[in-house]
Amino acid sequence: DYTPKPEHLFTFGLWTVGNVGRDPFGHPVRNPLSPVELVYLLAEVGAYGVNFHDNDLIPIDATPAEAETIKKEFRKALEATGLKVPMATTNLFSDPAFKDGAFTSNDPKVRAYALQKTMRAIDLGVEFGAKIYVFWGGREGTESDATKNPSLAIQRMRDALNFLCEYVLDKKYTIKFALEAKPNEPRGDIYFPTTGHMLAFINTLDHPEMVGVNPEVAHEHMAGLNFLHGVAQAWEAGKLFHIDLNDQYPGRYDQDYRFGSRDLKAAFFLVKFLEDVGYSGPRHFDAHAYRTEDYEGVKDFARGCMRTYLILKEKAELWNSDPEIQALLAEINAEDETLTPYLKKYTPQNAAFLSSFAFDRQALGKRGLKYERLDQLTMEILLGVR
Ligand code: GLT
Ligand code: MN
Ligand code: MN
Ligand code: MN
Repeated sequence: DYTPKPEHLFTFGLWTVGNVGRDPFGHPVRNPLSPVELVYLLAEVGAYGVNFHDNDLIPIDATPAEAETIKKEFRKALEATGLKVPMATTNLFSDPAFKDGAFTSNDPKVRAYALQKTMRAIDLGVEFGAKIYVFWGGREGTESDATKNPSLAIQRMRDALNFLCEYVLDKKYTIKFALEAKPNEPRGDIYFPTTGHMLAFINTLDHPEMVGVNPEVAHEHMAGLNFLHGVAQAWEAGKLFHIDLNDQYPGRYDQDYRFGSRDLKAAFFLVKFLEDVGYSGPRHFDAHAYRTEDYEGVKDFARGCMRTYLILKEKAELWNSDPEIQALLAEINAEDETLTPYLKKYTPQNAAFLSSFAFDRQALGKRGLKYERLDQLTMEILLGVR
């Protein structure tokens, strides 16, 4: 049974099921739904939670009184449906003020406004119980490097994150930051283009312990990268604070397809990894329905994301308990232990031993590794014949 349950921690952004199907060449194809309507839609399909940008919930030009009314109604819908708000973020990309970036803008007034907007949006997220705060710098980039020194842009981004970490500490919030990379679109090039760049940057912050990453499948696929490898590196560094699940063909426009709909094999190994290591954060679907759909199609899309995840989770269990696969793995990983004591740690003795050891190089290269067989067995699990 592939019914989503609260313990699966499936979440969607208001902007995902609320996407109206606008693209650079075409007008919206769906009428906008209110945040309250979107909460009910997500509850109907069985999601656990809903995430938002400040302006998904409260329009940028709302009066304080309007904001209060919106928040009251939203809270009522959350209480009625039981939906949680695990993550929040700031829209620092839609308004023309951010056309040259927010934290990396050349204009100090824009950078100051971005800080103000983010502090307020953090307050809003905390008010609704968000534990993770995402930073996706979609506009933090350039079309031409004539316009900005990239190392200055990196310093500005560091200053902003240091400022905002102190803000969180000062307010005694427990919310953590998750940085989301994307190589391009909407800017020609975006700074910190991959999860790996983000991981390296985090270590240069004043409070690296407060900051992790939010890798997105589509963003790494746009760059032609293996998403799982980036996720594994984040996990291994204790930095996988959040994850954006969707799908994307490499070398194309920003597609945000339904999870698993393009590279099923990559999706399988991703789900297997998250389940095997015990990743306990939300499974956030940052995707949207095809432009061909009405809101029934949007529900089909959302249900499809969760259903594919759960099917792949079952396939992963099948893979983990398949005797032939496990026998192959045991064979592949059967180690000849004679040299392992020497390669764990550098000592002058170990170095001397390895330096003079007589290796049988031909024998090392001769053994067939049976990876073809292992991969084909994996494919047959995915194809449903095992
Ligand atoms: C936007 C972007 C996503 C980010 C969202 C958070 S907004 O839709 O394409 O990848 O995660 O800002
Ligand atoms: Mn996208
Ligand atoms: Mn995206
Ligand atoms: Mn995303």
